[in-house]
Amino acid sequence: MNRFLAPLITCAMVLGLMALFGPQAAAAAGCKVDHTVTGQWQGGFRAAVKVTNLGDPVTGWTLKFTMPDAGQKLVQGWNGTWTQSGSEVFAAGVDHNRTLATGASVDLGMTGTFTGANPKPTAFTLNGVACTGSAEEPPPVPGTGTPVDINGKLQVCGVHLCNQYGRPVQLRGMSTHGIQWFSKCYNAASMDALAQDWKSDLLRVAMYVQEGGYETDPAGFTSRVNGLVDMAEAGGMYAMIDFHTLTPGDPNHNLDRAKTFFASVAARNADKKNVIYEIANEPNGVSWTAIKSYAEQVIPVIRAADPDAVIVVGTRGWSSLGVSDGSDESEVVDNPVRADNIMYAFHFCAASHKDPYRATLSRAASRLPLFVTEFGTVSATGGGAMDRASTTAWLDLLDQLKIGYANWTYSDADESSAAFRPGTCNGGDYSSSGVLTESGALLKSRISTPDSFPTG
Ligand code: IDC
Repeated sequence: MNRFLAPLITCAMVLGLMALFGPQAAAAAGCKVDHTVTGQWQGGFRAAVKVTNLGDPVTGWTLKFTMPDAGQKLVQGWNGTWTQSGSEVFAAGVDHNRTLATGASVDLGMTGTFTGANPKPTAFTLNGVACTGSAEEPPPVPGTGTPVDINGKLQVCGVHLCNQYGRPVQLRGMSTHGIQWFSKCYNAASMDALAQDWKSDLLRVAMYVQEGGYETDPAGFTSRVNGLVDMAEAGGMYAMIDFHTLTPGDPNHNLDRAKTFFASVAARNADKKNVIYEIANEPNGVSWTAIKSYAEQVIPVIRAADPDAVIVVGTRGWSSLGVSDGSDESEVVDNPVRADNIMYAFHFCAASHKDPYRATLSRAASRLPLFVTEFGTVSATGGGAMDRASTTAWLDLLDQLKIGYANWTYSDADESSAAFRPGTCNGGDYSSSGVLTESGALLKSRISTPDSFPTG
């Protein structure tokens, strides 16, 4: 249907209903609209629109409002018949919500696009009557809401990651694949699925530096990372900004790039509660002293812009606390990075790394603040069969020690570590069980259980 004709038809339908039901249908003596932007990303937003009828009962209604600027466009609406004509948007009741008793509400929702700022719409009317009822949002109830709502600003306390109440928390979430390859997987629908269905606490944003990543377009990748931080924030999730060094393995090779990148993202995101910085993904073929030296040069750059965010430092041997290089955690315990509010990364691939690695983690957990910023359910290549028994043993151990984790990867890469089947990101369905791989199904079942974050 021509979208500009649609409002006319909608209005005609309402007039028809008014004729059918007499004065009742036109009645609405007053109404209240609670319009809440529930998600926002680059160029797009989602809004919940709760309409309460404060007047006489109505049978058949049309909500009308004005978009605040010409750049704002309706994309999709639900629980009503939605149309847009110029800057005016109409939502008409459908069969199951056509009748609104006095005091009754209907929950509508929409997604839209915008350019520039994104102010709220104005001039809400219900059947032509202005909705002037108070639109105050109720105060948040402590202990409810998203992971970021509940936990707020994070800090390291002792060997734990703690929330705004100073209580230990375990964040459970997913890592993107390389955003230079899989940007199509990170959009409103996939972030919604991660926040709502997976109930994920965390999105790790893997920004490779080499392999077609940051070094090829510093401004472009910085902006993409910021966009993903905003999307995570809109979903109430923490965002871990991963400077994904891999080859070469010496992070000092990228020292200047790291300083430039972190100065920029830390300044831009300093006021946000949801950002964690991970300064080097997997140092390899390099000594702990070289990694420590890198960390002690990059951390002050972040602190200058964002003094109190948590920072995670990669460790020797692909972030294995040195184990994959024949060492162990003692090199870090004996010679820690000189900085506060930091954690150390520990990575594993469940099919390759088993008891000796678990023993190291268990020992180290009482000495060092640890975060499993990346792990796979498969082998160290990212492929091969999923090892369910080893993955389960790992996740049980991490739960018991309250160590946070991000699984590699929330993507549809054609490799068994990916959570989605190949081709999933070409469509819009990230929620049904059919799009999940074996690894994705296991991780979703683990991550979506209640967090029970401590408050007060
Ligand atoms: C792998 C990807 C694969 C890519 C390769 C090289 O899964 O598609 O071709 O990197 O870029 C890590 C690394 C992570 C690896 C992953 C699996 O941090 O970049 O991703 N892995 O090999 N450490 C251990 C495993």
